Amino acid sequence: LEVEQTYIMVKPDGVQRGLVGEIISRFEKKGFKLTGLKLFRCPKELAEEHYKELQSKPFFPKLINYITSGPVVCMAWEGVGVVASARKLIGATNPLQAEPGTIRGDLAVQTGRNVVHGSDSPENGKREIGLWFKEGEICEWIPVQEPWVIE
Ligand code: YYY
Ligand code: MG
Repeated sequence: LEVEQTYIMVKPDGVQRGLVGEIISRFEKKGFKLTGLKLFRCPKELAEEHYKELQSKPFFPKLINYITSGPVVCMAWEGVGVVASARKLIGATNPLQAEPGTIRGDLAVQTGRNVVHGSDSPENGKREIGLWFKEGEICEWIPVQEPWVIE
């Protein structure tokens, strides 16, 4: 497995419901490295670019309204196998089908209010981090715990 980057975002419902700390904590405790973090009110154009693969879906306008309805928390996370692992920690798109123990399984009930986003491939991880962060906003650092997480 390779070191990858993934874009994780607490959606407006997660921010409004006070779940930011809880959600960040899940990825921190797992042992991944946070390399970017900001609270951000996203313009419509950026939401549309982020979700451009879903442009033709009937729920697309509703999705764009939701994502732009309030501030989001943008995060970049780095780690071995982080893309697929973060998707597992997040759980299924429909929170009623998400396993207990996952973020959506524990904290949400509807697809249209599923509290968090995670990139679906390493390529999209890079693409999305490039969309949501400026160059100077990504921080390279070595966590002191690293040798205790990766042998
Ligand atoms: O990656 P993930 O967020 O789990 O699902 P996607 O299929 O990429 O859809 C993105 C986003 O769109 C989803 O988190 C909620 C919304 N959505 C929806 O509102 N209704 C659907 N039937 C499918 C997705
Ligand atoms: Mg997706």
